[in-house]
Amino acid sequence: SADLEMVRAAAKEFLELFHAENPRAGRIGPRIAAVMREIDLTGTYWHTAEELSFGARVAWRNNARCIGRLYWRSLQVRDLRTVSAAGDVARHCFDHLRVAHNGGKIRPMISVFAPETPTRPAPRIWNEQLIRYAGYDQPDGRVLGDPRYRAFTSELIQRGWRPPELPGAFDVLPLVVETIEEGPRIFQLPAQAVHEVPLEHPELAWFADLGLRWHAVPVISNSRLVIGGVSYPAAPFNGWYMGTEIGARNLGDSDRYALVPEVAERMGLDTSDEATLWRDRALVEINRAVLHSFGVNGVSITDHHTESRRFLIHLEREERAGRRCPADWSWIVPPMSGSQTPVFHRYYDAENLVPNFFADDDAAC
Ligand code: HEM
Ligand code: NRG
Repeated sequence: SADLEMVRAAAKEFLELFHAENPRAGRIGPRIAAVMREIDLTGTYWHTAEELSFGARVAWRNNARCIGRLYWRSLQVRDLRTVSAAGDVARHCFDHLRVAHNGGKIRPMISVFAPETPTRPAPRIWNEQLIRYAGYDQPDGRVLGDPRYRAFTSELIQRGWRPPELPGAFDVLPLVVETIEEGPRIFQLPAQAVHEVPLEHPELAWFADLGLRWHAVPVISNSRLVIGGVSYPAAPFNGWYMGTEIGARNLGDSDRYALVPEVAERMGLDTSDEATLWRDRALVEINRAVLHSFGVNGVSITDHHTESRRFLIHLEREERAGRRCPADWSWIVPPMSGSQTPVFHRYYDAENLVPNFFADDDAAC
């Protein structure tokens, strides 16, 4: 069928890449022949552990939205392809959070669960990340917590999740794992899996009184990993945060925690006139608080200036290796002080390469 033809072509292309970049991996001819036979028989094939590790690392390397790709070779790959029961997936996700946090020295890591096959759909994680904060609709029309997860939070409540007695702005949502046998199941995260950083400012003492915090490790859990025609819908991965993700977007966006006006007021800025740049000044202080707090708590984080420079080093290295390095300007350029970072001042290759990660609403492969 046409589907199988696509799988064969994608498999062949991936195996050629794998063997070209791993000359000591043995002969390619017999491996391709075996994989083609396996596809004929089963409609899919099983990657070797080496192919899986390489495929996951290259998926990171190929992702045009990620500024952190300098470290792509260091990705630790947990091969959990035989794990598919909901409770086991959840347990291994919690282990992932612990192992990746590593006492604050965060390890880039991916856990690859059972693949999609023609006879059995893969398990799926509903949450966008393993740790996200609830957003509660309030009687006054405002949202307590993270407004981004309003709909998800109310869906969870409808499905039987009980929020804390006294709902707060940073209530960790439970994990939803869906399998063909069990349907969606809800799992509360164990406390040891959730590491958070309370936010304080290096100079503004009142900042700590805002009671803000953020989780230490971003683990994206709803992106599909696609390697050589095989799809892994449950393959949560993490690196560490770039400060602006939290300070500029999660805490700053007007449809997220929207803290800029309150921080500006507390700073005593003149918010009656946009030309005072009170928004910009408050945003800088929120971002300083994020970088400072992760720092004093010994949790890995990077700033957007350093990470931008590193990304250009990565681009240079890739070029020297004779590879294309696709990048999406609108994702790579940091959400504050863009023109102060070197990544702003150039254009990028807009290719789509596989292996890669695909967000749920993106095209298949
Ligand atoms: C996106 C930084 C590790 C894959 C991003 C973004 C940043 C970033 C700033 C943009 C996020 C946004 O605007 O919402 C970093 C840093 C890392 C790191 C500092 C430290 C090691 C990783 C790893 C992977 C990865 C380990 C996968 C193995 C991705 C993907 C996206 C992304 C797929 C796009 C996410 C989406 O479509 O929503 N990264 N990253 N990154 N990163 Fe990385
Ligand atoms: N902006 C999101 C996280 C997206 C991915 N960022 C990373 N990925 N740093 C947020 O939670 O703010 N990573 O794998 O490290």
